[in-house]
Parts: sequence; structure tokens; C-alpha cells
Amino acid sequence: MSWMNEFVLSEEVHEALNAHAPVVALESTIISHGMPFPQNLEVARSVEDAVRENGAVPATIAIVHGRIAVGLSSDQLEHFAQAKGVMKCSRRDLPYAITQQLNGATTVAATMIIAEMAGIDVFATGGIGGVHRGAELSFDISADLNEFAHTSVAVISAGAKAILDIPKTLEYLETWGVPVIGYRTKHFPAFYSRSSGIELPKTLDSAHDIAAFIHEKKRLNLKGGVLVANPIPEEFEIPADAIEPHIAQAIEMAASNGIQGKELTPYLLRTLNEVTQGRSQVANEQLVLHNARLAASIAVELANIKKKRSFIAL
Ligand code: PSU
Ligand code: MN
Repeated sequence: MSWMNEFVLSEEVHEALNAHAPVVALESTIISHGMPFPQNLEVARSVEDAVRENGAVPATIAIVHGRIAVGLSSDQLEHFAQAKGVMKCSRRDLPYAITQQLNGATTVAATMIIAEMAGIDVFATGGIGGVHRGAELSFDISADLNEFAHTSVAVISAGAKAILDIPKTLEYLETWGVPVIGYRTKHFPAFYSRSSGIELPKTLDSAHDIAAFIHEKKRLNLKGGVLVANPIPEEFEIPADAIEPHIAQAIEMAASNGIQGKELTPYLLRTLNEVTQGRSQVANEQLVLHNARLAASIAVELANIKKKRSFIAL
């Protein structure tokens, strides 16, 4: 296929996919636009290590000089952590970054698209994009949400940051038939806090059960993603009432500086980091690691289920 020319797999990822071994996709916008340097580089590396320690192969996804890269080298990771001119790429931006031979960091939406192309079922991140507060006026709804309606990848996240309107985000996912599964929780987590107070209709308590759910959804040919909501570990939690004034401040600053469109999420993340004097960064790092570990376990279970099923089919 012609797009194969633009598609580069790292050796480690290539081997794993050929062997039907467990692989976990990782996004690059969180590195280039979601965290400050040098913490972003440390997180990118330790997240890859956490995936390996839990039995899967990490595949960090980005556009490197116009080529779709699945699995980055250590130098490439460093480039995406440091470089200033990296384009934030969501679904609509991919053809531009490729034809203009740019470096592009992929959002949740774009990473899901590329993971599906590569045959990767499981993807770990921190938080997903969603319906922004005030969306009834701004119409700002992340393309991440629509991606879940179409692209069959399971995303392990710590819920959504409270910079978003969480009830509206969940309504949107419900409309598009996207399953949201709480991992060992009955409540949708709010990133820094273990609970947003909103109850979820589905809870599963093991990586195996989540893998079985993902497998059954595919078997029924129900296209679209699965959102697995994994609350931040208790010891790193920042209570909702402690973070809320900072979020309100960040949103106010964005409004008074006229920040909108694709700049809004990175601006809010950066400002939140500044106004909490880095306190939020530690929580952020820990929850991404926590998600990477769970994602790896789910990928391992899913690979086992697929192996057993194909054995039975023989
Ligand atoms: N939320 C976070 N951290 C992030 C992002 C969201 O807590 O790094 C990034 C993800 O890459 C997500 C993107 O896909 O922001 C959403 O951007 P937008 O709202 O412009 O669609
Ligand atoms: Mn937006």
C-alpha cells in the first residue's frame, strides 16, 4: 500500500506486531504540548519502561519529518520533548503534517487513528480531550471524542481534567455509543482527583475482564473505541476543592488572553502547572505511569485471549 512508504515501525514494535505480542500505543502531544521540559522527557522514558516491565512493548506515535512513526528512538523522544516547532496534530492535521514533511505530535485522536492502522488495540495516556466549559457558546469540543465513535482502540486514561465540562463530555460519549469503563471504581475520575462525583454505569475489576470486553466488542463488529477510566493512586491525589480555584484561574486567564482553538488545551495545561507551582506535575506523572501499567496488563490479557480463540478456531 502506498501509505506504507510513510509508515515507519521501530524494530521492537515491528517484531512484537508480527509475533502478535502485546503492544501499547503512547501519544506524543502530552510530551510536546502537555508537560514542561525536562519532566516531559523523563515521563516519556519512564512510561515506556513501565509498559515493558508489565510485559508489553511501548509504541510512542508521532509524525517525524512527514513520516508516521510507531515507536520512537531515544533521540527522537528527546527531540519531541525539546523542540519548539512541533505541530500539534489531531485527525484534521495528519495529511498536512505528512505532505509538508513536518514534525507532528499526535493527540489522542490522531494516535488512535495510527494505532488502529498499525494493528495496536490498547493505548495509554493521561487525560483525554473533551467538551470544554462554556462549549454552549464557544462550540469547543475536542476531536478526541468523535474519534472514540469511529476508531477501535481502547484508551486507558485517568478520566478528564476538570478544565473540561465532565458531565457534558460523558453525555457526548454516551450519544456516540462509547463505552466508559471504571477500573475498580464506580465513579468517573477527574484526573487529579479520584472521583468527579459522577457515577459510571460500568465497573470492571481486572485487566482480564477489560480485555474480554474489548475482544467481545470487536467480535460483534461494534466499531469505535473504549474509554477505560483509571483513577489516580490515592497517595498522589489532589482533592477537587484544592485544584478547582487554580482551574478557574487558568480558564479566566485563557479568556482574557483570547486563547482559543487548538491552543486552548496546551495553554490551560501550562497555566495550571504555573499557578500550582508544579504541584500538579507530580500527580500528572504518577497517573500516566499508573495508566501505562494497566494498559500493558490489558494488552497482555488481550493477546492471550486472541491466542486461545485462534487455537479453538483450528
Ligand atoms: N488533557 C490532558 N493532557 C494532555 C491533553 C489533554 O490532561 O496532554 C492533550 C491530549 O493529547 C489530547 C489533546 O488528545 O490534549 C486534546 O486537545 P484538544 O482539546 O485541542 O482536542
Ligand atoms: Mn478544541
